[in-house]
Amino acid sequence: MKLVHVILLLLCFYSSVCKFTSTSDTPQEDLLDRKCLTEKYTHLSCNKVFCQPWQKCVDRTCTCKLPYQCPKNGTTVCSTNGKSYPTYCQQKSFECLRPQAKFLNNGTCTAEGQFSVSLKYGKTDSEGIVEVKLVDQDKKVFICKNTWSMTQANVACLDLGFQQGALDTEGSFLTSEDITTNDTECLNVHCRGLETSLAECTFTKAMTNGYQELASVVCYTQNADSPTNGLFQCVNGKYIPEKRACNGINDCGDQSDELCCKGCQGESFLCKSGVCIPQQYKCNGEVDCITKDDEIGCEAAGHLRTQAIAFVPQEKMEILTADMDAERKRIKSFLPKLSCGVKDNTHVRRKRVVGGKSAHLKEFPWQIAIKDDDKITCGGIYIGGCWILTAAHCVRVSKIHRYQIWIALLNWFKPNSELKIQSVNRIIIHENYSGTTYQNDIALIEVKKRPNQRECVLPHSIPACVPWSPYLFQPGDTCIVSGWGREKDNEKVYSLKWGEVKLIGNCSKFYGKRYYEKEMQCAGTKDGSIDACKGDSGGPLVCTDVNNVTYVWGIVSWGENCGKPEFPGVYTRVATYFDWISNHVGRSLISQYNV
Ligand code: 4AZ
Repeated sequence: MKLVHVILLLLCFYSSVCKFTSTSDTPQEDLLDRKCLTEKYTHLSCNKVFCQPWQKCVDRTCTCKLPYQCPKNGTTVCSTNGKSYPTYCQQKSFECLRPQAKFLNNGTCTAEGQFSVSLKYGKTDSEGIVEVKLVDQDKKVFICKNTWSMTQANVACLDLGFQQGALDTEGSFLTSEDITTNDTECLNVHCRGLETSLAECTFTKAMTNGYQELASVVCYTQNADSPTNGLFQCVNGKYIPEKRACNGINDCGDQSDELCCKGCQGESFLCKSGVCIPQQYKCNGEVDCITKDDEIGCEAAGHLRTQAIAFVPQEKMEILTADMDAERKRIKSFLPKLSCGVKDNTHVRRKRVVGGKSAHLKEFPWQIAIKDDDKITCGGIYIGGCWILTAAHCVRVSKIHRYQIWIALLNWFKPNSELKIQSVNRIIIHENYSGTTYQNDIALIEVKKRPNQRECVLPHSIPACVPWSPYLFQPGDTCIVSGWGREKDNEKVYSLKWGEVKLIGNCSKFYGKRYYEKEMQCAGTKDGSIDACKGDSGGPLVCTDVNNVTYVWGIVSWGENCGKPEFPGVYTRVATYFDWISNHVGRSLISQYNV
């Protein structure tokens, strides 16, 4: 063997160089997160994507809103059931409940209004050249090939009753040369991908002179190719070539090929949540990633805002149908927004747990202290209304009368004037909390309303947001732990301290079977210099997103000693308990999106 081969082989062992030299490894193998795929995420999984404005997120699934839950603003639309609805959201919510009644056109219904899609020149009913009849036109027209892709093909097949969408965007049918020149006038169509009818997409007339190729489609049928190697199985049962997964294009039709990605190929952008979105959604003025990273750094680096580039009326285009995607965006802006996780004063100096720094007033407006008799025993996190989140091991229902909730406290040796004290109305401990394994170490405290209060709000406090998805933050992200807990040497602490820690993945390597991945989250620093300790329990581990919104990602729970790098702090993974929390405090109090 030549020396160069030996070097290459060695490099192969120690680095990723072999990826470029090996041919057996498909790149898709590296792009897909196999563990995530077992969760069977689709466009309806609100752990991964935002729901449509006519849907709400219930038990991690986008479900239909009732029409009255839609915003009132909007324009009238007509449905295929012949009824007009005051808004697009109402029509879609109605359709969501009764899928036969689809979108027909923007505006009120007319007697003769009809839309149809048909396939021509195919050998079977499931394939052919695509022909449409628009609501206000009498003639059928073909669709041009140049803007036709899997996105529109899936919608067309769905419209034709093929539940799994399209198999391919072309087939060998009569070519446009076989069709008389008169028929070759064609329309461009643009869809977002989750429309249920082609009528919902935007049609434009291509003002081109001369010859245009026509769009065709092969819809997916049960007897389509039987699975072989190199195919990806969508959650809806359809098989697509694996090389089309993680490319930003919703080939599956249910988006399942884009939701478990470690990287993206082609013209697409990887959200921190592991979702590939089309590159043109980056910096388009609408948040597409649940982690919001698609709308970051848009002013800088020459990122032009590419709003709906495909069908912005251009000089050469004549729009034939309304832009319902723009209407969807507009409806989104009318949805109620929950206020949490944003400090009213962001310029405060954030300086001083084991190795922490002292906090200043307003820096941790969600932090509360639990006083049991004469001692501060635990921390807690304000999440809105009357509700405080803490660790189950911090409280006992039988001791409810002994607890006091100390609000806006900094130093309990020298209490500040803002300090307010409230008593406890109710304690809810997770029904599966185990005092031996510390599984489900989470509890809710409801504070008593003051007699003169109409609504429950805690003075000087701002709620931290409750994370609704386990994908909002990842190992390696920097978060902040705070509390009145002990120092490393067991020294007592009087003032609220905080410190930065990183989220740690694969924590079983430190704790073995004592660590439960879904329910717990480790965090710490390389040298162990910052850590939670005795007395910090029940308090917050907060993480802040790209828009400066703060979430309670963890509750201080346990750990072997304090400040030891080989034993990071273990926190209750709050995102896992979103449904549990919302079932107790009410969905509207903590549901930031998809309400
Ligand atoms: C405790 O005893 C405790 N280093 C809390 C957190 C940690 C250790 C102990 C993590 O409340």
